[in-house]
Amino acid sequence: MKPAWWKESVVYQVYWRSFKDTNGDGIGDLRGVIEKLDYIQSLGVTMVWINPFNESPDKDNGYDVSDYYTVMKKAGTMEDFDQLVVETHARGMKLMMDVVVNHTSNHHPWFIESRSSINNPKRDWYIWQDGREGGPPTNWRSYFNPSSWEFDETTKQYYMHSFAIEQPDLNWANKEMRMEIYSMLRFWLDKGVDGLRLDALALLAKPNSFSDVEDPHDIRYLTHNPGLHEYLQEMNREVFRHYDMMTVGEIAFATPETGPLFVEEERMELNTLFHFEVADEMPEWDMVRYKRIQRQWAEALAGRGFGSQFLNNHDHTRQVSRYGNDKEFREESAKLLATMVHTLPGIPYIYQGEEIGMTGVRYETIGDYKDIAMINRYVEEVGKGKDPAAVFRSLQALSRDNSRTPMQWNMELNAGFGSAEPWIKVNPNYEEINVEQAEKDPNSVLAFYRKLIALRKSNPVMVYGDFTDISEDDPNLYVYVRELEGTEWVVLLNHGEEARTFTFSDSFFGEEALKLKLVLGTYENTLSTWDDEGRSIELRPFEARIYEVIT
Ligand code: TEU
Ligand code: CA
Repeated sequence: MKPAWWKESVVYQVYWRSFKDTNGDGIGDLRGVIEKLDYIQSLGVTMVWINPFNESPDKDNGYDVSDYYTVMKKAGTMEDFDQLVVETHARGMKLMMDVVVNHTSNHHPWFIESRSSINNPKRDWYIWQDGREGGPPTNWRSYFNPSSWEFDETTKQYYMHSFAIEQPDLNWANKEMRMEIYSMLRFWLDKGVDGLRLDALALLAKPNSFSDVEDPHDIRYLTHNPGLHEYLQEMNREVFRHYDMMTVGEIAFATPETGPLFVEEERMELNTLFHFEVADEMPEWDMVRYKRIQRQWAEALAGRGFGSQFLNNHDHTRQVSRYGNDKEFREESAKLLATMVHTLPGIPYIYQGEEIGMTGVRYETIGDYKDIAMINRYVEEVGKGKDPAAVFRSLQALSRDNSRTPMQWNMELNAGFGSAEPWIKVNPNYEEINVEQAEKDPNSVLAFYRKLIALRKSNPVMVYGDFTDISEDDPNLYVYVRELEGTEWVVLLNHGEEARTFTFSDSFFGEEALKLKLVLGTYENTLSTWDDEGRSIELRPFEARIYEVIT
C-alpha cells in the first residue's frame, strides 16, 4: 500500500461545546479549543477533528446548519476560527472540519426560499412530494422521528427529512445545489482546513421511487441508493483532488462488500470511512462478533483502501462503559481498548475524554438530557402508552449524551470546564477522573495513550502492516499479528475479568526458538508471566501486550 501522510494520522475528536468554555456562557467554544491545543499536542496526535461549528439553530447540536459560511455565535467568531487554524498548524497538527451536506437547517435561506412556492428556483434543492391518501407520501421513518416526511402548509406538499423535522434533506439530484456545496467546501479548504469528516454521506442519494417499504423500522432504505458514488466521484473531481487533504466519510450501513467502493484508491472517492458494524450495530461487547467484523473488513480492504478504527464518538456511549468495564477494571479496560484500536489496521480516532477513561453518565430525569434522538424517542414511546419510567431507563444506556458531558479537566468547579453552569451536567465522577489527576500518575490511562500514540510514529508496521487474527473464535482472548517487511508484531488482549492463558500453535513459530520482546504492556512486570517453554502467555484481567518477534 502506497504511503501517504493521512494514512499515518492519529485523529483527536473535539466536541467543542463540551470541551472548554472560555467566556462563561456555559458552552464550550473555539477559544477553548485553542487554549487546550498544547494539551492535545502533548498526546502526540496528528489531526484535530472539530464537530460542526457553523451558524445553526442547534436543534441537533450544529448538525442543522443555517449558514455554511459563518461561525456559530456560541462557538465564537471567524477570527477565532482563523486563529485555530494557525495555532493548530503551529503545533504541527492538522485540522479536520465536520461538514453536513445531506441536509440543512429549516432556517437555512435556501430552505426558506424552497418552501415559499412550488415555482421558486430553489424548490428543487430539497425533496418535495405530494401526500398520499391524506397522509405522507411513503411510510419511511427518519432517524429521529416516526416519519421522514413533514407537511408544509404553504404549498400543501411534504418535504423529506432523514433526521429531525428541522433538518430537511437536500436534493442531491440537483446539479446547481451540488455545485454550491462544492464551492462551500473549497471556501473552508482555502482557509487552511486539512481534512473533512463528511456527515451522513450514505444518505445523499434518495431511493428511485417514492413507495412504501415492508419494514419501515429497518431504515437501510434511506442509504446506499443509486447515484451515491457518482456524487462522491464528482465531489472528488470538483474539490478533493485539488487539495493535499484527508477525507473520511460517515457511511451508515457500509458492509465489507459495499465499503471498499467508497475508498478504493482508483475510484477516487474518499480516503477512508467510518462503518457502523460496531458502534451502531453491536450494542454490547461481543468478542467473537467483533473479531469477525475486523477479519472481514481487513480482508475486504487489503490492497484496496484504508479503514478507520473507533469505538465511540459524540453519538455513542463511552467505550469504557459500553465495551469495557467502567467499575473495577476501568483503567485496565480503557488501556486494553486503546491498545486494540491503535494496533488494528486503520486510522485510530480518539474521542475527547477517552484518553482519561471518561465514563458514560446516568442523569436522574429526562429533563437533564439534551439529545434530540433520545428525547424524540422518549416522546414517541410514552405516546404509545408505555410506562415513562421504564422508557426512560431503557434509553439511558445508549443516549448520545453519555459522551457529551463536559470534559473533565480537574477537581475544581464544573470539572474545570468553565465558570458558569455547563449546558449539560458534568459527570459526578470528575473528582476521581480528570486530566490533572491523570497527569500526576505515570500509570494513568492518559500516560498509556501517549506511549501508544508515540509508537506509531516510529513503527510503520502499525500503519501499513498486514493483519492476521490467530485467536479465531476464542470469546475472550484476541491475538493478532501485524507484519511489514520482516517486522512482526503480536498483539495479545484479554478482554475479561479473569486471568487467561494463550498458547501459540506450533505452526506459528515453526521449529525456531520462540523469542518475543515486549514493546508495550498495560501492566507492570509483564515479562514475569511469560512461559517460554510452553509457548503460553498468561494474561491478567483486561491485560494487553504488544510483542515484537525476534528472529
Ligand atoms: O450521525 C448520523 C448517523 O447516520 C448515525 O450513524 C449515528 O450513528 C446515529 O446518530 C447514532 O444514533 C451524524 C452525526 O454524527 C450526528 O451527530 C447527527 O445527529 C446526524 O448525523 C445528523 O446530522
Ligand atoms: Ca463559551
